[in-house]
Amino acid sequence: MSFVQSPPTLGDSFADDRVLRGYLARALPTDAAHDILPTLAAMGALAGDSLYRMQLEDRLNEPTLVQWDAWGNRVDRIEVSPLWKEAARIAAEHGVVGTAYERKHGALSRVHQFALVYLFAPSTDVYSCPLAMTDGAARTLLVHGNQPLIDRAVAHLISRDPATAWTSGQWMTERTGGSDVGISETVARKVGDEWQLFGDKWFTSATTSQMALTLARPEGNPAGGRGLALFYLERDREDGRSNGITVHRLKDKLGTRKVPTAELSLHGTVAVPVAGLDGGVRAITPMLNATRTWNAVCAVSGMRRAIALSRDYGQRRVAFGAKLADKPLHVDTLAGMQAEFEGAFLLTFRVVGLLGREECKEASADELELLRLLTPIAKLQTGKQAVAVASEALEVFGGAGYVENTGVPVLLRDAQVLPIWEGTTNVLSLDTLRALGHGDGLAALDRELARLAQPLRDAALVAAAEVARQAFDAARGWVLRAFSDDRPGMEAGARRFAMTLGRATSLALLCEHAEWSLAQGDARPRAAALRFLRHGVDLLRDVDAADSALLAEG
Ligand code: MFK
Repeated sequence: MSFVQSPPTLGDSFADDRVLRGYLARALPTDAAHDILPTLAAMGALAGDSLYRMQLEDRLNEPTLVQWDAWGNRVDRIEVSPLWKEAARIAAEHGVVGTAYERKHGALSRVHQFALVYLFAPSTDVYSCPLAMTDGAARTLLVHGNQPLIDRAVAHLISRDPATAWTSGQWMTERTGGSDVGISETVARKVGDEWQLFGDKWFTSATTSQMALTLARPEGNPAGGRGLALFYLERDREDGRSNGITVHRLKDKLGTRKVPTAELSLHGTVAVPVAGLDGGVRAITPMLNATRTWNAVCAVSGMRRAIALSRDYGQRRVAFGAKLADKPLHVDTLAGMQAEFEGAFLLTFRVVGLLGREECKEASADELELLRLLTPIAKLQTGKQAVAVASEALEVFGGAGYVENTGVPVLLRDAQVLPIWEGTTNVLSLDTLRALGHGDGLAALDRELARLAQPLRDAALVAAAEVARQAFDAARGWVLRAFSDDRPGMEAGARRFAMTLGRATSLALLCEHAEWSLAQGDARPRAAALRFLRHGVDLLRDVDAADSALLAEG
């Protein structure tokens, strides 16, 4: 019998996840852990086994758009893949959104919810997309306190009953572009007592949702983001007919191919203002910040999935007379992936913890500053890390990693969206600067780094935390200088600035967790901190703006 390679398998996604379990052991008090851990164990068993197998079998199914019925009626019905239908049921029943709003564990409910998201998302072909927007919509409606809309929609958005659960869209992007939302062209017109929307939305993710939050410019309003208003709309009218929405086609995308992303037009779509008749960009930011947090959690969980498959394969694949897992260069490669993943994980779950505290009104002034500053940073840093880790994972599999029916290439394709949607890396780098303009986030981060370094005793961890602190100090000095005398230079360096803050924070969090883990007898988090340190922290050093300009010319 000639050689046949055995494929990688996943085990129990929760039981096998040392990083998640280590974090939860530190973050959760005993009673909360007693309630929360069994729900995660149930999700981990599902995601690593039956749902993962279904995902592999579902590989070739993609959403389809049926525009006309047999009798000539325009119906614009979107059919999603079988896995998506199953994911919708599981998401509702396991409270993947609802857990955050039931608040059984106060501020820790966000940690609970996002741990569920983290376990669930990689086995669902980006069903995380509609769930993220659903969470963002519930949060946005609640933040604005629009009671009729809260009464109408929120119970559906957070429902655990698949029969009554809704998802929401977030329709922002127009042909004018996804970043500069202020130049959107959709118009809102008052017709009798109701508002109607007219315009085109160019990228609407998961267009199967029952409702959406969107932006439109009430007639007569000025140009720019302040002239837009935030609207709530439902896809269908009460009688089941379309609410003036025509779906032109589904996008043919590099990845997220199971997500039905549509181009559509609104012709007199009835909509309700959520928060007044202007200031729409600002009004939708609770949604943006929620979906950016989802993005970071899904980036981290995608890294974890890529590493789990790579690690398992290393035990199966024999080359040059030994298993990959015993080859020093493979071991070194995997260690680098693991260190980036662990740094990304702790940064992301720090943001998750802060979000929970903000929502429960327990956050201190410093924590509110940190949440605003670290949300774009976590999104932008983890998006890039997820692509790099997925790319390495494909290489671990060699040629097999480039062959579709191994189920491996999708890891990279689906990771590549993470630095694009919900704000590109550069847009979020600029948002990092915007966040600093509204408060004193740098002072809050300064105190955060000091707090994280305080319990350190291990000499190598003390030294690593000192590198994080020096990188932060240098970045702070750089931005303050650039703010007063080099605004173009500040914009040019914004990505390296944001990444430096992100890497410094990740490293400090890694050190804190490593010290705690040493006391539990586990030296692996220390190894992660020291490896992450070697990948570099200060990205601002030694870059010359004039040289960059020359290089960019070609
Ligand atoms: C796996 C997980 C899946 C995730 C779901 C994926 C679904 C995919 C669907 C999408 O991709 S939807 C499209 C996502 N689009 C974006 O993320 C937009 C990217 N562009 C930006 O974020 C721009 O920076 C922005 C649109 C906000 C620029 O608009 P403006 O009008 O030029 O912004 P401006 O004037 O600076 O800010 C307006 C106000 O909002 C200001 O407040 P004030 O009016 O009080 O001065 C800002 O401070 C505030 N603001 C802006 N961003 C904020 C914010 N406040 C809090 N948090 C923020 N992030």
